[in-house]
Amino acid sequence: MKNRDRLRIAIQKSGRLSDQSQDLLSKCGLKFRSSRDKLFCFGESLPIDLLLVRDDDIPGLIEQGVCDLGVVGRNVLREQELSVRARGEAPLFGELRALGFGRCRLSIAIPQELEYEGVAQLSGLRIATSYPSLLGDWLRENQVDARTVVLSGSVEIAPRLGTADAICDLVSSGATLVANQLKEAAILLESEAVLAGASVTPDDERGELLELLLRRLDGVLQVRE
Ligand code: PRT
Ligand code: ZN
Repeated sequence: MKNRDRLRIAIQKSGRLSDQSQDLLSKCGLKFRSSRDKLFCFGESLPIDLLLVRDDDIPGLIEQGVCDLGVVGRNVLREQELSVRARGEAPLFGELRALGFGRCRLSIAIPQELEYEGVAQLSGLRIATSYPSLLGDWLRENQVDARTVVLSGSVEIAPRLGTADAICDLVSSGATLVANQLKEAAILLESEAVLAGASVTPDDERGELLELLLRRLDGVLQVRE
């Protein structure tokens, strides 16, 4: 890991987690001066800087040592953790704290007209998802022999297009499933935004900064409970 004397946190640049991630860090007493391109924000109150990125890049940035921490959905973190493990490697990042916002669940949904009678019924189906590792893991655990169709977006229309029989996607209110004549059959993962960090704490000034930030964060999270 590269030596740095400032801690670097990656958060989502624009999306569902952006505002609440910024809000949480400011409640921890962090103030930033944003640069003109707004990808990098310099920390003014403490030597802790921000990097604004796509959520999917956050685990990789921690793994490469570009960032020390990140705020990301557990769904993204676990998916990437499983894909690292599938390569026979140990992930260099992990979940440090659950943050209590961005709640959703990763679920399998089937056409509304089907009666759901249990996992065995999913055998032989084509299931569309952007989470092939989490789905594959769950299918193996439940001994379901289904085919995974990997799509990067618009997963919910796959059954109507005829490219899949069921889907495995994030659900929060359930409105998207209803709009696509689907219903939830099984929950694979309960998700929320989490603070992710390197598996090994940096052995320099950043280690102390990390401790300080975690203490402040725990205080903020406790008040929110
Ligand atoms: O651009 P970038 O790659 O950074 O963003 P993104 O488009 O990949 O992510 P974004 O901003 O959509 O979501 C970021 C994170 O928010 C996700 O990884 C989840 O951890 C969390 N989150 C919480 C959700 C939802 N709720 C959610 N409802 N992410 C996506 N959805 C989508 C879902 O995929 C489906 O299309 O909303 C639809 C379902 O919502 P309901 O309310 O109709 O059930
Ligand atoms: Zn994304």
